[in-house]
Amino acid sequence: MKVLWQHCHIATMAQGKYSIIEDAALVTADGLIQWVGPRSEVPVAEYAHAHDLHNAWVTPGLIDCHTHSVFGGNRSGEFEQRLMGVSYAEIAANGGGIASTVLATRAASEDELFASAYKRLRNLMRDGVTTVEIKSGYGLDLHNERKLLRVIRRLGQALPLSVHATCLAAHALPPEYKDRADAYIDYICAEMLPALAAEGLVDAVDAFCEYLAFSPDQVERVFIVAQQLGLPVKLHAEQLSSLRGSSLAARYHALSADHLEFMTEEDAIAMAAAGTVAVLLPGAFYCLRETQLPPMDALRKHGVKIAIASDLNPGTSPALSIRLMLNMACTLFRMTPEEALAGATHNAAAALGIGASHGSLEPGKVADFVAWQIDRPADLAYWLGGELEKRVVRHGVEVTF
Ligand code: DI6
Ligand code: FE
Repeated sequence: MKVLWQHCHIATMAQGKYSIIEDAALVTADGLIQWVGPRSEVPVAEYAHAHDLHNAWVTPGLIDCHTHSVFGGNRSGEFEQRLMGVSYAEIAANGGGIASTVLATRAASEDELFASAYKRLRNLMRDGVTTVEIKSGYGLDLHNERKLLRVIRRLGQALPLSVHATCLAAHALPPEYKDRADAYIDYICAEMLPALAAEGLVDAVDAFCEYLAFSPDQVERVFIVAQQLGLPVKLHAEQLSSLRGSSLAARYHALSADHLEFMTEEDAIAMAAAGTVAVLLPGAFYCLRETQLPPMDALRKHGVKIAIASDLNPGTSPALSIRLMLNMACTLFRMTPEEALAGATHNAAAALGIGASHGSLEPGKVADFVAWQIDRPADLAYWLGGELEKRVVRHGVEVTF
């Protein structure tokens, strides 16, 4: 069944550029894009339906390639305390910080976690997100990581959204392993990852490489097991200090290394050679009042693909809008609106290992797109929040939610 979508302009985002076609049209069939080009050249065929998009700008469906959307409770109370002068150390000593989210997540039922994450994802979808990655990492034992990953799978079934599940068991040290990080890594490698992978709950494996989380040697042990299980890896690296985690990620042909404020030019060279995407997270940069910028010039110079994501999490980036992240990428990281949009389409798809089927509007790719009532593509990075008038199409079918 062929469907025609016309009277629009298209930013196809092929090769990570706007690649604009004005007065354009798109043909979809069986959930895929069959043809895209100028309206004057639309193939003559029997169309089951012809949609008039009223001069909308069509872009690929947006992809948020780094979120921690499933968690119990939230930390707005701590946010308030910190602004009243209570220090991080005091908050942590009183069981706050990431430990409090682990506690609340462990105490929550699968249904409770599902219901709260469902609402957060609907916020992302209001921005035209059609694909999202969600990490576990607040359970930190087999039972609770499984609970999170099952919720992540359920969200993908319940919402018109493609959901990628990443196991981030190596996110933080759970209280029962206090001062025993190597033993916790043993547990992840010997029990958690093999069991969760066998249950089909894991699409990729991530870890937090940082002096206050796990060392490069510990991360490497997790990567080796992921590789044995046939799972691609990703890494939280160089967020607060330089441990050369991004070079380690490149050695393991990681899909992405994420955060990266403290990465070096050598890391960029290694990432470019390995095809590892740099996922920048302006929400966390902003919330932490970070001043060290990711090395944009080195990333550009060496041709590292740059993606932008929300890092939606209760501690360092309670961000419910990918468009706001595009704006911050421009304002804080000096990216162009075109680079920012590529960061939530073409390059975000690469960061999830789905670049062959998603992230740009080209024949043969999945028909996930958004028809925005905007004046030009830069509007997507220009407005701060709010909801833009649009139509969202996923797998060739218009989405209502
Ligand atoms: N980096 C972050 O910014 C978050 N996790 C991570 O690895 C923080 C998560 C939290 O504070 O809950
Ligand atoms: Fe993160």
